[in-house]
Amino acid sequence: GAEAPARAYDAIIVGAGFAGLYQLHALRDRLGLSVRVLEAGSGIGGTWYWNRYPGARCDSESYSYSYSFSRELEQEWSWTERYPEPAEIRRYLEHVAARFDLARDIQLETRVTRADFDEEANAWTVTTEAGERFVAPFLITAVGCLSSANIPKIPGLETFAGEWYHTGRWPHAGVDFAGKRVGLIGTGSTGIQAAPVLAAEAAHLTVFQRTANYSIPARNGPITPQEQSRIKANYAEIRALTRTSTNGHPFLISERSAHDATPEERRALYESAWEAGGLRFRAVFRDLLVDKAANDTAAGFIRDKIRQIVRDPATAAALTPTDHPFATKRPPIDTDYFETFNRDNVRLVDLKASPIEAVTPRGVRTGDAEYDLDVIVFATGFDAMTGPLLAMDIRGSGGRGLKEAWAAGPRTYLGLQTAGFPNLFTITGPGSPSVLCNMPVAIEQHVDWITACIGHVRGHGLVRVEATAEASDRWVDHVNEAANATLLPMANSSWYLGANVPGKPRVFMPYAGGMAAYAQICARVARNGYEGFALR
Ligand code: NA7
Repeated sequence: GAEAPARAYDAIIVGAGFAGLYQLHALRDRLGLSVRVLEAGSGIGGTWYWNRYPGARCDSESYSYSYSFSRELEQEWSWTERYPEPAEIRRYLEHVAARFDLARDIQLETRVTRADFDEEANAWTVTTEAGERFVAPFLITAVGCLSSANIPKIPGLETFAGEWYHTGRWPHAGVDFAGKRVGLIGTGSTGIQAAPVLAAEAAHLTVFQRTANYSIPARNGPITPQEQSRIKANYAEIRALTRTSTNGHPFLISERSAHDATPEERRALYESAWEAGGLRFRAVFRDLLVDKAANDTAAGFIRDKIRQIVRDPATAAALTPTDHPFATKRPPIDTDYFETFNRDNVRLVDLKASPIEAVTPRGVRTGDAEYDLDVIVFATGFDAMTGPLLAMDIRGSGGRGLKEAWAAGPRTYLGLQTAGFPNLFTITGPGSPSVLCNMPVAIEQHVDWITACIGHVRGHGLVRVEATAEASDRWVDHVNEAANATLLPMANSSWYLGANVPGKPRVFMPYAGGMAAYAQICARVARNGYEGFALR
């Protein structure tokens, strides 16, 4: 049949999480553009819309995991806990959407399946699963980095008689674990958050661990009225700090080397960071992520903690990470994770000793045993960074697909654009520091930069902005250099490297040079007339 005519806008945004909402506000209310946001979910919130698994929390501290663009918004919103739950973050984003009148330009339950660039018109045609079409000169993806669920292809899963779930697509009605035997596969940030809650709710929990992980106590708790007033009185300072810090968090990494402290001093500093809790632990010394011997001191401290907490020595040994330095995989933070293995109804299965071979109607079978289960929870992570972008069939100049352009791994300029894909901007794209950063800080920087760039193009009567191949090549080299200056590439099973998805090219995807340094580079590029971009 005849295709419905495409609806025309100045810009199309894919995704209505933190990034999409702010990008809509910036383009519509600052530049005066007509904008349509297309969102697959039936609500806004992105990550926080999908990830509703038991124990889900944000690992950034709530007040810093928020927008900084509106003084009024900062003052009127009060976070209730140090680390917010998905429901609280959704309430926050709903509040933002209402306050800035965003909902009218957001179309929910609309999954983008394809986007084609038209060379003559200098415009993108975006096609949805339902066959709707939208056309706009600018296309901005706000699809997140951890939104494409990685469900391992374990033989026999379809024969399982019980229920199974992936944490990143959790049923909104919740799951009743009472009286059930639950198997949890995966011990990344998600599995480590979920295990203690599952253990408390279920009759029995079996944790299937492939790689033992370091984890630091989160020390969650309510924000007291005094803290609330202190936070609200100090937002200007807090924001300044998040913008100058390496990782966009409201604390700086110490200037001291681990080698400049005596073993006793080191232990005391680690102990107080362990008590304080959270991601601040990795900020104790400046060289933890660049010097293996320095890292060993932190890793050793955490290993000792695991052995002190976990009563059964064999379980403690299996839980002790040995194959990668501390924080070279995204460091989880937890509430009673290691303590959970002291419960009578919890068992650890070490997959390094005997891997999963199959799912059977009754449960999970490893090389040497079969575990009877009623529910399997996959906390097996995501096809990170590139997954959600490649899930859409994006075709740039000459009909060339992003899949082909990135066949050997993603190649971007600043993480924001890809050569051959004019007028396409990727918020938190591969090659940006976003996933090594407190996400909203990265997102606001990306959105502000993209908005200024689009404003520049339109303001100069231009129609097209495109990263040059040379600039991308240089950026890819710089991203590699930055990663190789750290210990991060030493974790060979990390999703930063794409190593968690079989067959995915192994390329260190995030920019490890630090958020503050990255923001300066982006600002310089813009000041120099968008150096590295071809403008027409
Ligand atoms: P992660 O960090 O990718 O962790 C996934 C976990 O699942 C990890 O322990 C994996 O082991 C394990 N896994 C993956 N595939 C399998 C198979 N096939 N068999 C057994 N175990 C498997 O994902 P998360 O959801 O925890 O966290 C993602 C990010 O969200 C996190 O970094 C924060 O930024 C927020 P492996 O280590 O690969 O051996």
